[in-house]
Amino acid sequence: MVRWFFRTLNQRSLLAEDDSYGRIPLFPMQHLKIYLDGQFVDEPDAKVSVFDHGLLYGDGVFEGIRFYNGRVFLLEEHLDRLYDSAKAILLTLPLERPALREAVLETCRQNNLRDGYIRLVVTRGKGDLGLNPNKCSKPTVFIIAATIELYPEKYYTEGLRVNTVPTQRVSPAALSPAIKSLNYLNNILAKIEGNLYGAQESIMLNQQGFVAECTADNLFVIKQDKIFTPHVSDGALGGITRRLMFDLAREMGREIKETNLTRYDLFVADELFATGTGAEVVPISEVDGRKIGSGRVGPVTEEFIRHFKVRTQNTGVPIY
Ligand code: PXG
Repeated sequence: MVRWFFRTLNQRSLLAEDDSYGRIPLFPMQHLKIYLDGQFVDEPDAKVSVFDHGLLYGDGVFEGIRFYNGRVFLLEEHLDRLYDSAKAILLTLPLERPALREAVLETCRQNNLRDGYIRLVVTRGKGDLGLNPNKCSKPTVFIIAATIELYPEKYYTEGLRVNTVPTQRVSPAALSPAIKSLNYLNNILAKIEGNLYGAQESIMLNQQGFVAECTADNLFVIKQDKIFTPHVSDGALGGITRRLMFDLAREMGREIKETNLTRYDLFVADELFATGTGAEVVPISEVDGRKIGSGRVGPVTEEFIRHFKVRTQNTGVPIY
């Protein structure tokens, strides 16, 4: 997921300026305008210090947010989680919530976008080479709003092939997996392991061997018309899209049960799908070489996708 995001940015800047392949851009493209510590700067000038502890230690928090049809989707929920993550790591944001909300909306406006993806990042800020955050006087805040290229469309009709992988979800005794911090190395290793199997996404287990989630998505299981998802206490991130599924289920006259799930439960599921801001609602058709259900998108998953699309088009905080 992180890969598609940066690929999109790279493609943009390649076309826009220093084309190292010597090609002349077909048409001049504008640089993205990035919010950086209270200013809007062109993408090539959006730079943070090599002494920033976000870079040196992954000391910081972030959110990935979508906007659809000129409205930022579930913005308040994302801001809630950002402030909670920051509080958990004793990081005080340099902006009050209304100012941060406005900065997010203004970043979309500055880039003339109606549909896309926002990356909102707050780092501990510039410090010295020691890890003590007391040396960091001011957190760095940046916001990127860009268009995105998702999983290819075919995965939404055919489903993803996924693998469970050896790298586990981090234990809450070490670092709460509820914190959306800049430390994604265990998820990245899990992603790489899945890639080695040729899978499009990886499923991570917790230390007890229960299913936690994918590397950037939550997981849902449908068995005999009942819907299950791992508890947050099993290592699942409290996903904003995950929470929306509970709402949509109610709207559909269904119920989602939080429970411990094992790999076996995945193998014998009738349907599986993953949810995330980037991935939206994406069906899973194969786990560890076991075909899920019919191998095609199931009816309950389809129903969630339909309701999700309606919600994204009709709700959110207006940008313009
Ligand atoms: N689990 C983890 C570990 C995540 O990082 C989700 C679940 C889904 O949560 P939301 O709130 O998005 O429904 C995430 C999402 C991306 C991207 O580019 C997303 C995440 C992290 C890194 C990249 O989509 N977080």
